[in-house]
Amino acid sequence: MSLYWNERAETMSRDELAALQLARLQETVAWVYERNAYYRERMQAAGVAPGDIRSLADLRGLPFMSKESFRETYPLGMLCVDRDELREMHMSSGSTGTPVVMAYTDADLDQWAECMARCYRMAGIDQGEAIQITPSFGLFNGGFGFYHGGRKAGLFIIPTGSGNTPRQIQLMQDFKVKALMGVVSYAVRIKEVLDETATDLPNLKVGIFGAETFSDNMRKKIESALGIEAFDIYGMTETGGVGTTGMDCPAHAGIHVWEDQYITEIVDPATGEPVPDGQPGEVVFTALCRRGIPVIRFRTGDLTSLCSRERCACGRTSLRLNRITGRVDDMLIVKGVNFFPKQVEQALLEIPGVLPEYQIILEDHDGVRDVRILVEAEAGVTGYMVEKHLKERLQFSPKGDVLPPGALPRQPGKAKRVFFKELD
Ligand code: DLL
Repeated sequence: MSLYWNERAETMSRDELAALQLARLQETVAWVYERNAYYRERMQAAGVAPGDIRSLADLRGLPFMSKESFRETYPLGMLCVDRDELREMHMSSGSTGTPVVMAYTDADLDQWAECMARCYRMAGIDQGEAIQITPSFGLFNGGFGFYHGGRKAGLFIIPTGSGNTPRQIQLMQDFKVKALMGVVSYAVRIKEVLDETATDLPNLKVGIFGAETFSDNMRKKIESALGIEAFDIYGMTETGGVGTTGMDCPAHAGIHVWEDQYITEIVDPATGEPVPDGQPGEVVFTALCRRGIPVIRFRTGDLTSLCSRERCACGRTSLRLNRITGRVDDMLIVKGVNFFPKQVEQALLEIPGVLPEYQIILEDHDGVRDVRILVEAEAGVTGYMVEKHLKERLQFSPKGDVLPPGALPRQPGKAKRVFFKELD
């Protein structure tokens, strides 16, 4: 098996890549400008026309898009093709109001499948091998994204969708599943049910997880619990779904963005100005090969930093992002200390006996905010131990409540970790 799905695209020199990106950017900008009034008006308001894009640096003259752009134009106000060219749609509802819709032409579905096929091959999954897809098949892009890519890569797909974990485990055993796809928290659920039923999964070697931030400690726990190598897959509805914006490779040295397909910028979330390589900021993507609704300078709300632009040990030349820290709106501030839920998770899992199910409760009382951490742990772990460790690691003093295994509710789909509570 080759290491690459598309060796040429994945290993081309950075000069070649830059030339390809510029040609594709010019084509995409002209495409959206000619075909859609919303894009055209936004560009005219910013005083920029397609002819102004003469170098990659000229990208910066284009206006940003955000989730708001999708919401303002719901349902299909940003469509750049005729409606009868559409073949599929996906939608994310998010926590607030109007959903975000991505609609796909045939070519867009193929572009998604191409990105996903590269991810599968990067994880060492070969033609004919069995994969189980546990995200739901529906408006959420997870299930279908793994499916389209699996078809392109010639995999044997077990499309379970979400839920019924004992049956999922049975099918993984019966069909000798090599690789499991899912949202991160579902891997933890599978391990719990394996323990309850005293079964194991000897054929399972690979897990591809994403849709949520997860700490290095969570990744290690999942890997050792399931006896697999876990890959971190990144993507979102607006760029075209899971895997479109990359995954980490077996070197686990950052997320490879498919740069012949997307231009990546990292900007200061407050000013929108680019930050120097290596500095934290908000990730911004421009789609180069999509036709239905190509995003231009889409502000993801995701925070991370650039990991490297050097050729990776795996031979790929695309830039790598450090794994996602959190979302701009995920940052919590308690008594002047800023932190992300992922940091709490990382610190909690350093305590021996602590299990990977937790909740962060922010309690507001007379304008003062306290943090309460509910965490499951084996016997012997105390609230004091949790409080002391988090104080040392994160410089704030939460209250720690230790619960027995299984006490916190399990949720389907993306895990909700943070809860707000007004106390009177
Ligand atoms: O969550 C796509 C996906 C499905 C990725 C399955 C991986 C696996 P949305 O529902 O539109 O799409 O949510 C996108 O989820 O902007 C990030 O905030 C977060 N996210 C996605 N992947 C990761 C990841 C899917 N690997 C939003 N690490 C994104 C951290 C992630 N956060």
